[in-house]
Amino acid sequence: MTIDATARAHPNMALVKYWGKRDEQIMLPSTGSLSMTLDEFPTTTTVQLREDHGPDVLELNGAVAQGEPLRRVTRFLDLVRERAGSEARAVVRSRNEVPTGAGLASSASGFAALATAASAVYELPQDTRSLSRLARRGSGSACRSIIDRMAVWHAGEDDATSFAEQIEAPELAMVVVVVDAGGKKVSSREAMRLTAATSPFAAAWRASTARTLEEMLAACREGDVERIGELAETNALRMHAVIQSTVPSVRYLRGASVGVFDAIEQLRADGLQAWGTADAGPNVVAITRPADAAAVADALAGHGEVRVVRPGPGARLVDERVAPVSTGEVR
Ligand code: 2P0
Repeated sequence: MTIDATARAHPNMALVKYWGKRDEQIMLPSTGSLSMTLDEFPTTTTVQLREDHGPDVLELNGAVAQGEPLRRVTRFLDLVRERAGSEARAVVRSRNEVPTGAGLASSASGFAALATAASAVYELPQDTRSLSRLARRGSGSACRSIIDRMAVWHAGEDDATSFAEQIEAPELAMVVVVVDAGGKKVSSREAMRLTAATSPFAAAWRASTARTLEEMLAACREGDVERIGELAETNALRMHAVIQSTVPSVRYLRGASVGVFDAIEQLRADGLQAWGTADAGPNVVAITRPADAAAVADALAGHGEVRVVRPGPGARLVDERVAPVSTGEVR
């Protein structure tokens, strides 16, 4: 009998953003979205069943975690146990390799790795679609981190039809520009609620994103990098516009972030093709062709720490284990 399993997953960066839920209970998004799974910053998670009937335990980056992170993992494992017909509690050991303060969210890689490892130990279905549906319940964007390279998340009509799957797309690279390593004051989940409740532009955002997704899928099929970049930049700026239009206003972009969008526009005017995007935080990511990535990184280095990332693997089981806190160093 398997009593522990370990999985590794990477964050993803959306080219068409998920911003809003149709059903928060089962995590149905109000529109579909599309992303690139990154080849850097993995989360590795070991799930070990407890034999002593103690409570769920979460060890995160070498320290025992309590409070909301533990509650969120326990709620997720409760869903897993319900489906598996099991009452076994677990020790979850998780390690993120995001450099300190890189500003990249780890909930997508975290719940993708947890869904994959938990499905193995609790003996739930482990096909890609089942894992994507399950990861979605932990954090919406996690359903995309199950998938290799490029993923579309179908909004779906119900739990069974809301999942991510791989799409063909041209080779891309991204340059992550860390302008501010601080945490955010308002979580994505909270700001999504605020957007739905208070923004006069929420319906327009949903309608435009649904159209953009169709156009993005066509641009990916056609291998049209320029169109992909243009659509992604517009979609990201529209997302930030709708977020800023909430009451009270939430502003994730800082002056320095806007400066990076300006610099990217200037690069294009100078003949180097790159397009900006940004998630629910101040850091900006330039989308470009692999051949141009080093030049874009050089050009943007004055705005913050830069990292070039490429398409990466979806979540998968690995042989190593994340070591327990008590043994000292967490590998
Ligand atoms: C995305 N973001 O598509 C968008 C763009 C942030 C900005 O998905 O409430 O952590 O757990 O489903 O997935 C971040 O939100 O939110 C996100 P929940 P999640 O990547």
